[in-house]
Amino acid sequence: MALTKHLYVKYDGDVGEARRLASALCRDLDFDELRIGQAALMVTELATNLARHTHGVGGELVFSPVQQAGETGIDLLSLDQGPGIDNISLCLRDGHSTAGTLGKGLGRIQQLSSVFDISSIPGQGTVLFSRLWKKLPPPSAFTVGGVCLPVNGEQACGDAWAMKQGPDSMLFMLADGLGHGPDAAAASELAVTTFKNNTSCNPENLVQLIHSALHGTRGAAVAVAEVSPQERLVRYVGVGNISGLMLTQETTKHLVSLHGTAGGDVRKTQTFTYPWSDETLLVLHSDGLATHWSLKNYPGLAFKHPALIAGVLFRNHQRLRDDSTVVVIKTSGSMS
Ligand SMILES: [Mn+2]
Repeated sequence: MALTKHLYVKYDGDVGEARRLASALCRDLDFDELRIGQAALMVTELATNLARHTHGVGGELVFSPVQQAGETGIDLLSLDQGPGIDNISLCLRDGHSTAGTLGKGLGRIQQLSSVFDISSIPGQGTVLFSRLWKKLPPPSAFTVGGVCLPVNGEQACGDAWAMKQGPDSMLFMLADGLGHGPDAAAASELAVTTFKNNTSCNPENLVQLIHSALHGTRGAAVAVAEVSPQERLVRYVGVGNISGLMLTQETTKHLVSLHGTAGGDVRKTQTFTYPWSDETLLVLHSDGLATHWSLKNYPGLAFKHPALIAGVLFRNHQRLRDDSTVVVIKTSGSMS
């Protein structure tokens, strides 16, 4: 399985490593040479901006494999808490020279991206998201993005997430293997294969199947959410410490998980149902992210691409002591 890459960029000397990691992920995913070259060029621009134009603060880059309807892509996230960009639209304008600012090369990155979004708030920093598909997937009512990274110093990630299409809905699963490291990763990866390979699309049934499958592993906190735009509702089943939230710019609703550990002690599972609309965001995150955050502190963020929202939440609320995962889900009545 291709692994997510993550690095901090502060100096010009870090740019080569960023380019190398992005190229390696593209090769893992079997991208052609043209696309690998484009990804390397984009990452060189992003890393150079972080090294030269964040007033010495630097930033981090995350390169994640992404799948939708059988198609494969790569998500590039650039996260910094530098000075921000004064005039993004000017920086994006074709041919505009912004040498000496963080906006350098943004127009080029946008042109090469299949999906592109950026958020920059003066004093809070900049988050840039770019998705490159090998081949464009068919249109979907769902837009989804996530960050899933091991705690510093670990190669294996004890968190894992997955999505799969149901007959009239989309299902999402997040698992946090107890502790971290390879044994935690084994538990959460088994949760993913159980979720994906079983034909069931019933969240409670899936959580019970995962509970059975994880017997003999270290165990995991697990949540499964089924989002049904037609029925305008979400069915949610959680066991253990996974945070599920439904948000609008003004409101936050915490979804109910019951105590227990999949593969260990589960006394009871229960399906909770919540109303859904195209204005709602669903956020699932592991306890590698702090719980006390609010979209109210990020004006306009709710309207951004889910991958960019996940990037901001990860940048500002990762706990650094544990694997961190945040997944953000939106629907649009019109296909996007
Ligand atoms: Mn954890």
